[in-house]
Amino acid sequence: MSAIRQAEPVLSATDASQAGLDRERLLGLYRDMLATRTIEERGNLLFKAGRLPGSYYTGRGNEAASVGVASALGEDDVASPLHRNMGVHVVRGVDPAALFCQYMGRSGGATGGRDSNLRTNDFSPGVGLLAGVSHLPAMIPVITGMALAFQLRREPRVAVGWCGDGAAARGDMHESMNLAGVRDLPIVYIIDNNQYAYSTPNSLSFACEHLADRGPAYGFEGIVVDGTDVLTVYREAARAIEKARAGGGPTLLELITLRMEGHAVHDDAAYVPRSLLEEFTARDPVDRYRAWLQVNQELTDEEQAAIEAEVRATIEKGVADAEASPLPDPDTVLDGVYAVSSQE
Ligand SMILES: Cc1ncc(C[n+]2csc(CCOP(=O)(O)OP(=O)(O)O)c2C)c(N)n1
Ligand SMILES: [Mg+2]
Repeated sequence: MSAIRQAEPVLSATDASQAGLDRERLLGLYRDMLATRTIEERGNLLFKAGRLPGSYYTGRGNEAASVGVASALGEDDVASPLHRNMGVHVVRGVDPAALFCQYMGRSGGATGGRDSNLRTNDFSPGVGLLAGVSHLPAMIPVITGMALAFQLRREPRVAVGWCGDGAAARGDMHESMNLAGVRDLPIVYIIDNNQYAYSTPNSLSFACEHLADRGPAYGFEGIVVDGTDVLTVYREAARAIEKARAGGGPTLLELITLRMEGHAVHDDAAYVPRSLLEEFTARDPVDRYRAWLQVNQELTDEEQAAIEAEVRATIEKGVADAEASPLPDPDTVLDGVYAVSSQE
């Protein structure tokens, strides 16, 4: 098995045709990245206004990574996004009202008000989302099992599983990748390397040079990708997904980003060196892609304003609908509970 490779960048390339997408789809990527960021910024404001219970997690800096991968999924493919992957929900068409209901603990949310994190479980065609649980990376064996089911049933479907740089050290990730390599499963593993696991930097997490090195270790390709460049992420994800669909087995994509905010709202991330934050702010995925569109696709101020207005209106409607959604009925508290012990 050959060594890992570094993906050739598209955004810094002058040849726009490398993106392989028409103008409408290129603008669609921008719209989805902007929607991702705007939903999370709106959620932050709602949290500060005391309107979201519990804590609040965002994926600022991960917009290109999430949107780029999700945009390469096929209609019948499945994905297991995590707490930094709002962009996957946006691309797969989850209604913003359902997202805000979930954050607000309302009955219209994915868990009917039982939790306030991103937990969409929806296997309808075009959505195909497996909900995460808090334990990390517990969804990786499950999504690997889905890939095994696709293979056994000879269905031309692909599974995409997400994991963080920190959680990638856990046994479930290694055991799953080993099985996927042995059985040539139709799966793509995404490691969102945002350089921190809570306050732990990569230097205290792993000693190999790249997390993508673990692909060849288990018998498949590992690719390091600039996760702030949506077109490179899209191209590499599309290649890996179509390779898996054609029977070519798994791929590990390591997407390099920076978690541009704290682990959650309570964390000011003072431990992240200012110079690192400045470096990634200068490569902000949304700003970078907008600038690319202006130069390479002649994105006009009017078009940009229209996209912003549409995104803003959709999100404000989502917030209003969520606020109109009731809190869960206490009588439903045991719905979905697996086992209840009754003591007389
Ligand atoms: C098994 C397990 N241990 C600890 C935690 C608490 N925890 C939640 S997120 C997190 C950091 C995860 O870091 P990483 O995998 O890099 O993902 P990131 O949050 O950076 O996207 C930790 C330790 C958990 N959810 N699951
Ligand atoms: Mg991390």
